[in-house]
Amino acid sequence: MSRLVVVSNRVADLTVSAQQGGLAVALADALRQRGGVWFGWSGENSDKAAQEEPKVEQYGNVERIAVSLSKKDYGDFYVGYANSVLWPLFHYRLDIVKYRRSYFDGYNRVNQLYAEKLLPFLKPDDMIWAQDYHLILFAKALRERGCKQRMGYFLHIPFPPPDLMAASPNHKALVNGLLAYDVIGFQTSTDAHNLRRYLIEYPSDAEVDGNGRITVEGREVRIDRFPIGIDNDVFAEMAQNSPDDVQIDIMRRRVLGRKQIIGVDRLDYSKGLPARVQAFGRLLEKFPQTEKAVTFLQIAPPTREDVSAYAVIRKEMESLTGAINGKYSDFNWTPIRYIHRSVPRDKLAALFRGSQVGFVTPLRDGMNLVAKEYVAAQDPEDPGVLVLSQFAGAAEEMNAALIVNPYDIDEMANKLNKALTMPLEERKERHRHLMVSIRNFDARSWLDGFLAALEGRTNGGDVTEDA
Ligand code: ADQ
Repeated sequence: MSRLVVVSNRVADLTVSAQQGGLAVALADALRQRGGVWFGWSGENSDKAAQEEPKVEQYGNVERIAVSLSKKDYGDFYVGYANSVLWPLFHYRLDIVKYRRSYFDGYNRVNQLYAEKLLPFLKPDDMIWAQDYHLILFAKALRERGCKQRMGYFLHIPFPPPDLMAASPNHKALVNGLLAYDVIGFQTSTDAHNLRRYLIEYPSDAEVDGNGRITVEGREVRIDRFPIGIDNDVFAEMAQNSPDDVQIDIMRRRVLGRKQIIGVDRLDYSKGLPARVQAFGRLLEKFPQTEKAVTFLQIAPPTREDVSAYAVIRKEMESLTGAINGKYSDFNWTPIRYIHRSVPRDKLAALFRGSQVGFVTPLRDGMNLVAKEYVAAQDPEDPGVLVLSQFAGAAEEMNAALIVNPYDIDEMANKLNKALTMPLEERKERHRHLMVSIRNFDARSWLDGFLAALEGRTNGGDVTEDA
């Protein structure tokens, strides 16, 4: 079995427990099984970054290799190109892309730097797996240095349709960069289809034959979907062990006959938070019986605060929640509880279980793991209802949820009311179906499916055929 080299922008903490984070745990497990390397940025800035030796730590048969970035590279590559250009563009938000030529130069520079720093550690039969939108040019940088290893790439966020992609001044370089990988993995068939369409409609290094087979100078490139998921059992178990404060909160609501709607997201403009708050306001307006009978708990920790678009959404959320709370609050009821902080995972799991509706309405999302976590956390004998945006990647499989258009405030209010009044039998039936979908596509199947493709053990087609 070849050694696995995982590359991600932020190198993970390899001592992380199942408690702390899902994805890092799954990848660290795969590394421990076959031995390997996790390479990435340490999170530190240093103006001598280019000359510094990477910091190497050994955890059993896994090496953790971390490099630092100069302040300029951090600004151009991370704050600039990755988070002010690629993130909005790939979430279909051309209107807030802040493009600068120097950002792309920085992006290219850091992808080259990562390749340069990793190179001395690589062995000829390693398998390299790069994660996410920070590393589109990474395989090409390695190939330019003579690397012939199998290289895979997984994009955690959506991939836009060809005409949107083409609006980026660097679209050719980006797509040709992707084509240096052997396996290009996406969350959904829509994303995979978008890249295939691009290759058909725009010139690139790829040749696409009549059967849809893609080659680059004779080397076959596989484009496929590998839907990511969670470790359902670990999450379900966490949900059943509620901390005391969550139990007291659930009991108090039970006594008062109050229901709770929950939302949990990083405070990101792609998550559709303002429209979600408005939809809750519309619910109170249209269905007066919900007043004092329902609360909306939104947990939204800060994220990427050095990117300006995030300051805008923060103000918007504060003013919207303030307006609704000002209008409806009473001395013994506050309609919206808005928490702008991170919450430990076990507490989140218990809060999901104690909430009658999971409200997940991104305007565009690669997958959205919160939707899966909400379902895994429920009591199968008395489950809550998931209200899910049609534009979350998760909606491709989780069609037993109440699916909404996150731009339609009235529809969202109606579906919230439907969720709050849904009979037990229908809730159980929908929950059963949703459990099947999250079990079919969990953290394990994502990992195994991708690694099988990278090893060339499977030949494309749908991931379910690979399982
Ligand atoms: P994200 O955009 O971060 O991930 P998501 O998939 O929902 O979105 O994952 C967020 C994770 O953070 C969840 O596990 C959630 O429980 C946790 N979280 C959110 N708010 C929290 C809080 N206040 N406190 C503690 N934990 C919190 C990107 C893509 C997604 C894709 C994932 C994985 O944007 O579309 O599903 O990667 O590929």
